[in-house]
Amino acid sequence: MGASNGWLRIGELARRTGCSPALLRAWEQRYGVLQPARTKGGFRLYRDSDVARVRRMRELIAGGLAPAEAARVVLEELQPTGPALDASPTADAAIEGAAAADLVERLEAALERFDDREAQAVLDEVFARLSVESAIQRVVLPYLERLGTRWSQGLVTIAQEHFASNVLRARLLGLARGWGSGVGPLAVLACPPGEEHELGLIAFGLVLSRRGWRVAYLGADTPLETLTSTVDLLEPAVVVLAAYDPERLRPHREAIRRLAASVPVAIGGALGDLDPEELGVRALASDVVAAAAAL
Ligand code: B12
Repeated sequence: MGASNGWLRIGELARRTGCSPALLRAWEQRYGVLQPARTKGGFRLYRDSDVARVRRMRELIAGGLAPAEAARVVLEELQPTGPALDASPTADAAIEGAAAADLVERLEAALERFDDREAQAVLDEVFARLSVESAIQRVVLPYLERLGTRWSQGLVTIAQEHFASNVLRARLLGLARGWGSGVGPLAVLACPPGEEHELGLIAFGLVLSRRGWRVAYLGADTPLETLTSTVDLLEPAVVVLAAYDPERLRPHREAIRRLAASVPVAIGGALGDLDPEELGVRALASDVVAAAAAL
């Protein structure tokens, strides 16, 4: 049953959020996270702002919080069922640069000790206190930047870099659950052959999915042939390729040009001296959050 005069019925809320009506009722009854109005017939009626509220619950639970804890955070962040609120700004503003830097340092210290438990605890705190976009921009990316610098200075071993990358990859992909569902336009995300740097692309996908896009993630080291046949099958609105090193793209210029003739292609990362116009692609801003917002 669709939305009428601004109200949503439980079926519509379930469709928009990917949560079952039973779960929506459970969150209402157990935690008071949702406070629907009722029709004369007693049917629940929800506001648009409840969509953001449910998505925030899912985000927090996917980030590792227990439902009761997630509900506490949501209720703290969101004024009871007023106009559609983006919860994050208020919460995020509360976290000054210093606090974010402190989270980066604690995360770094835990990961360099191979201390998974402490690293998870720090990440729990990050995703409880910040929206996904801000967590990416203010903690995850700055941490990865430092990791790269410390690796190039020989202060971090390849093993530490691999451990850290995999802990972050798992947490970010944990937040990606369900990014393929919904009704928004579809984006196919991949790295070219030989490219293993995918954290930027995953972060990009998370921001896209929070802006209503559906994501089909092919990830690291994807052959162009299989990417092209997948595009024929899925007919996405856009294909996003991410490469750290333009040499990963150069051997595939012809294939990329052909692909771009059939579907919009955007490239994130380093294009080097490759000319996006000549390839028929769109070069994305290097900031993955801004690039996703602009897509
Ligand atoms: C994590 C990491 C790895 C992990 C990747 C794990 C994973 N699953 O992704 C592993 C361990 C696999 C790895 C391997 C290697 N790495 Co490495 N790695 C990093 C590290 C520390 C973080 C990368 C990252 O995700 N950053 C997060 C992104 C988003 O942050 P960003 O830098 O702000 O964003 C830039 C790009 O990411 C890009 N971008 C990337 N993806 C996307 C996506 C979109 C959509 C958009 C819009 C933008 C974008 O745009 C930004 C500007 O260019 C970087 C250091 C760094 N400074 O980033 C080194 C770094 C990228 N690695 C480097 C190197 C040399 C390697 C190896 C060759 C090392 C080796 N000898 O084995 C291999 C190559 C593997 C391969 N075939 O691709 C060099 C790259 C130098 C270069 N210019 O090519 C760096 C810069 C380290 C250094 N300081 O020298 N690495």
